[in-house]
Amino acid sequence: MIPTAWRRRLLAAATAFAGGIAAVAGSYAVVGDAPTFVAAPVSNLTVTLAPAALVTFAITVLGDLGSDLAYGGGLAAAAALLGFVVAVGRIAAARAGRPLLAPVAVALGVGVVAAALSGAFDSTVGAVVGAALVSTVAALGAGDESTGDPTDGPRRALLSAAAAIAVAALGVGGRRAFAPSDPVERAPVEDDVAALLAEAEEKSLDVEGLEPLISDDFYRVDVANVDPDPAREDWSVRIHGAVGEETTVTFADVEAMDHEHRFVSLRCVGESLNGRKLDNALWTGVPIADLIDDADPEGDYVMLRAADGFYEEFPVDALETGFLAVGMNGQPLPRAHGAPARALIPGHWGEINVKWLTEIEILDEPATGYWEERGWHGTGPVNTVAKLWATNRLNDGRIEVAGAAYAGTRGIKSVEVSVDGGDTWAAADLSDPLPGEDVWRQWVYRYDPPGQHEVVVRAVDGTGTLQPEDEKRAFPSGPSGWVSRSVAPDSL
Ligand SMILES: Nc1nc2c(c(=O)[nH]1)N[C@H]1C(S)=C(S)[C@@H](COP(=O)(O)O)O[C@H]1N2
Ligand SMILES: [Mo]
Repeated sequence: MIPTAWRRRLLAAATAFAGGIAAVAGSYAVVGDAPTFVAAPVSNLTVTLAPAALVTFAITVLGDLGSDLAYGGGLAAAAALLGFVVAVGRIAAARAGRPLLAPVAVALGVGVVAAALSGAFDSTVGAVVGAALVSTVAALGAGDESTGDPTDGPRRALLSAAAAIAVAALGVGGRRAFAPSDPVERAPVEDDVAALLAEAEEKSLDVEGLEPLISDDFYRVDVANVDPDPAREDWSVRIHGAVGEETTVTFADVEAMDHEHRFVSLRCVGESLNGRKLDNALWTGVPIADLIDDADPEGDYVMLRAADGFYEEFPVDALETGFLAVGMNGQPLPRAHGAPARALIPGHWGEINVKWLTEIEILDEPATGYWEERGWHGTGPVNTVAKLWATNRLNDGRIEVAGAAYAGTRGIKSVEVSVDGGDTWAAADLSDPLPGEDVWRQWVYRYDPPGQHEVVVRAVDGTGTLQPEDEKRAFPSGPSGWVSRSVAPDSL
């Protein structure tokens, strides 16, 4: 048996936690997944403070589940913090001999903390209303149990939990039902963009289960649980450090420049060998050289910094060939991919393609970026890879295997397929190349199945170098090795 005093404390803690949940839900109901959501800073802080090994495990092993868990952990931490504030409010009211004033004390405390966390009035009001509702239920619902002691009985805890669940359900459900989701209105696509998108569609291989050359669903990697959402009018990038003249470029400045459209593929250093963190899009923007030349950069390195606190460093030479993207597939750059502007650095691992870009700091000496501080080596050029993403049985009984191949700016010369575990090799068909320096290709190979067998694929890059066979896991410098899969024709 738990001693009564402890039981009461636990129940009081549960009551307070219910208030914290209601505060988080109330804020969500009003502002949703915005940077002003009270849980955003807490949740982002938990990711920043999490041990490097845990972050690496979450990314390489858990993938999307890892980010969901991180998000859930952040929500729980925010509810716990606000729950603590609720507890303080209830205890203060009880000590003052006015337990019925607990909701007022709770509202004040949550108001102050939520305002500090969110910096936004609407989000704070949501949190206060949520917490105050639950505290009111707790204060009134104690009924005869009430002795004026905040550690009163189970009935309170139950009522508070029920109230918190109701607030959360109303908040989340109401938001889903009524809140304006991100503007889905599609902008008219310019003719030259439309022509390039059509070219990509036309060159895409017709294989069931294989995404077209313009990815339908572009992968995402974010260190923050809640992405920044800066408005175009408020955005600027500061070019400073080892420069002849510090400059600041606004969105209007970028809009006034000549725009280009580039096909660029991205691949994350933390993906698994045959993983899906490799995608391609048509990006619209301006060459970064046009942005930084006025500042007259004098150092050999650069640190890019972003609105979510992310930062990555690499040699300035790579930046000179980079691109500042403000559009993706004919639409304004989506929030998830770094709106209003992100860097694209040809041929390099995804991580230095900094989203929500705010600063270009030129450096005389090398420095350490966000992922490198956590042990990764992901600022260099990508490894060559041939993915095996589709395995189909055709109507005529043949097997069709297909995927994408990518080697950054080295390009893809050929893809080879073995259907006998690597003893003999044949050339796969490649999709016609899209224009651009840093674009993936697709490959397909069809054959008569020899019974149960093992398919192996490997790419040869544009310099004629065969993709290395030795297998390495993603950490620290990206996966390597040949993708293979055992195929049982009759089970397809
Ligand atoms: N500001 C910022 N930029 C970022 C990241 C980030 O978390 N924050 N993630 C990086 C990583 S690790 C990768 S692989 C790519 C992924 O870009 P995407 O999310 O548009 O696919 O963005 C890079 N740029
Ligand atoms: Mo990445």
